[in-house]
This record gives sequence, structure tokens and C-alpha cells, in this order.
Amino acid sequence: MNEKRVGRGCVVLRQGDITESDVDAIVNAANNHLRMGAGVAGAIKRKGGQAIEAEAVSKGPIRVGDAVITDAGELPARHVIHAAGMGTDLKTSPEIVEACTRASLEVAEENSLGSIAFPAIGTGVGGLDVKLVASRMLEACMAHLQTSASKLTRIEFVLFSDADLAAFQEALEAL
Ligand code: AR6
Repeated sequence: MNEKRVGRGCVVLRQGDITESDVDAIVNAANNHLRMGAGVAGAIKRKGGQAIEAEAVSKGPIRVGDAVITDAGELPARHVIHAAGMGTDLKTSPEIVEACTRASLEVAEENSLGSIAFPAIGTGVGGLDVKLVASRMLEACMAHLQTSASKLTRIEFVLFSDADLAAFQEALEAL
């Protein structure tokens, strides 16, 4: 299953590179100091420009589990929402991933955004099991779309590998 409708919105799964997503905001798998290292963060900085990191760092540090929004530089998306899935010790957990997923959705609502794209937060440098992350993130997004005040109509998950896409598909079917 690649798509599920919830309330007035939908959750969509696809394989690909999140930096190419043409949505109102893509979510960066960040640390709480907002310096952009490897993985998703590195790709965003490389393709979107250094100014994204400079703006993010000027808004930090933030609490682990929180999120902030910046411009998206040269990327097709309008904004980047930096979700702090870990501290500088690079340690994370399913609870932290859930918290920063919720925080990202709240930041999107505060900015009246209609569409957002998430990567599988915490599954690269963070080393978390993708199945666990898939259930936590999808549950948080489905619950959010059920709230009547939500202006988001499209939540994408952009997974880098076929195996990660399959894990998200399985989790979406189980919900
Ligand atoms: N598009 C979609 N998914 C991607 C992309 C991409 N372009 N690149 C990698 N992934 P990670 P984390 C996948 O490490 O574990 C940085 O140093 C990747 O295969 O980006 O939360 C930051 O600055 C993996 O499945 O995030 C933080 O300090 C998933 O995205 C720290 O890493 C997340 O991998 C965050 O670590």
C-alpha cells in the first residue's frame, strides 16, 4: 500500500531522494545544534546551499525532539523543517523520533503549509530499526491528519531504499 486517505488529507509513500520533492516543506533529519552533517542533512546542504545551514544554526540549539523552519535555498521545496532527532551524542530513540515528527507537523501548521515530505528519521546515523520508526512516524501523521484544524492535505514519506519503502508499506497496511 502506497497511499492512505485520512480526514481531508492523505499519507503517500514513495522511493526516492527527498531533496527533489516539490512540496511546501521537506523535513531534515537533524541534530539539536542544527549543523548539517551526513545523510539527508548533507544532501540538503549540497543541493540547497550553505545558507540553509547558516539560517538553521542561527535558530539553535533547540531541544531534542523539537523542530524549526528555514528557507529551502535552491531546492524545489519552499522550506526545510529541521527535526532534531538526536543531540550531539548522536543517540536517538523511537520516542524522540515520534516527538520530532509531531513537532515538525506543528511547525508546518503554524506556517499554514499544505504539504510536507519526511525521510525515515533516525535510521541512518541514528541506527534505529526502520520498522519501528515507520510505525511511530506513520501513527503520528495519521493522528495529526484526523484533527479537524489541520491545514496539511498531503504528507509524503520519501524512502531512500526499496527495503525501507517495503517496511513503510507494511507499517501503513498494519494501521
Ligand atoms: N533522500 C531520502 N532519504 C535519504 C536521503 C535522501 N537524499 N539521504 C539519506 N536518506 P540520516 P539520522 C535516508 O543519517 O539517522 C546527520 O549527520 C537514509 O538512508 O540522514 O536521523 C545530521 O546532521 C536513512 O534511512 O538521519 C544528524 O546529525 C534516513 O534517510 C544525523 O545525521 C535517515 O538517515 C541524523 O541522523
